[in-house]
Amino acid sequence: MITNDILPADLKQIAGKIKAGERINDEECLMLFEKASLGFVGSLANEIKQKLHGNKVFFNRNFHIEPTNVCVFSCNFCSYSRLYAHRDEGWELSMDQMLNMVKSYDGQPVTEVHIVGGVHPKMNLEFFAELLKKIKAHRPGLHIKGFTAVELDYMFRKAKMTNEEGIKYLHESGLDSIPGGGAEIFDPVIREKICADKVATEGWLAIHEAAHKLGLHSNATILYGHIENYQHRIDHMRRLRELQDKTNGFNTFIPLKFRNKDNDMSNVSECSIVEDMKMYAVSRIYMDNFPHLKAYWPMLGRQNAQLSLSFGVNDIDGTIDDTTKIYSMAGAEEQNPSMTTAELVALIQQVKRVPVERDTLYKEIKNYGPSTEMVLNPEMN
Ligand code: V47
Ligand code: SF4
Repeated sequence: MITNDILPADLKQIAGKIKAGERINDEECLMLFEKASLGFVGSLANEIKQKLHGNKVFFNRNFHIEPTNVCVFSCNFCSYSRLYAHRDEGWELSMDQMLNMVKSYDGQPVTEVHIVGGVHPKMNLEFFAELLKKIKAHRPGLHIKGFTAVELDYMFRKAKMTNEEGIKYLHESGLDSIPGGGAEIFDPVIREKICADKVATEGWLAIHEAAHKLGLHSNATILYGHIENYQHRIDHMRRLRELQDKTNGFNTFIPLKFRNKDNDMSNVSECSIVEDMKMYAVSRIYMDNFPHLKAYWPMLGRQNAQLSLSFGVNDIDGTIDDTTKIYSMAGAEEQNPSMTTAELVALIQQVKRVPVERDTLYKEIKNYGPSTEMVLNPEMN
């Protein structure tokens, strides 16, 4: 609980607004980033999260397909991609290999496949439309969340299609929703420094807007903790909040912590865990029209993901099954990210939250209830 009497007047006023359910502006958000303690923002974010979701923490049963790490772009923070000229050092999965990955989950209760990778000049719109159709023909009930706005923008431009035409075509082929990657930082000056050659801010937002108008939901990310400052983070979140006011098509906001291993920004230090928790808490407060806030555990690590549940987070993604390399190659602690459902459930229950398995669109599949085990550390109560 925040004791109002020891707060500076400006923070007291902001806390009053938040508790009354009012939206905070950019200036107030900056004040939270710069002046408020972690305990202060954490407590407010937790209150908001409790109002929205109570003690529920969502996860899903998913796996990733990363068709290739060959990429025509050269984002400086990326540890994962290989340029087309060096494609012999990377991987390119064939249609059959990807389909076999899907088939390897036959009989297992996964609900989502997340398809994301580099931007390969030969894997075009037709190729991916065929992949989507084949996946759906094999397993119609599997939700396909696929392709960042970066991948889509490249595919559509090459196919000479508008965003609307391209999304409609992929949707008809089996695409169900769009993941949040590729957003990075929308401020043009920082974007130019970290990922100059891929889709610009306006293009990223236009693709998500077009998807929402066609009835597809999507997520949104921010890559934080590198050379950006708080104003850049706020600018990024404001653009997303404004689009969400218009379309209401975003499900989840996902802050992604910059990791610095083996990339062209390895000289930039990674931010602290305190900064990570502050990012979650402030985004929960500012992004008042986003229903969900996700901590992506393969990037953050299990214990930190657990900690984030006290800072506004209500979703920790899914079981993953060791099917993504984006973060392990960038230095994340989780070198082979995979958790069984039982492990995810235990992780959530250990901090006195209620695990709920969801589908991609947050329909509840199973509520596991609170832990029935005795609490070993009474002070955690
Ligand atoms: O856009 C790449 C990030 C993203 C690094 O929508 C890095 O549910 C930190 O967007 N350090 C792709 N981040 C992954 C992504 C995602 C992941 C999980 C769930 C969802 C969802 C979306 O990974 C990229 C980029 O921002 N990334 N390299 C790095 N060194
Ligand atoms: Fe390519 Fe994505 Fe890596 Fe950028 S972040 S180089 S677009 S794989």
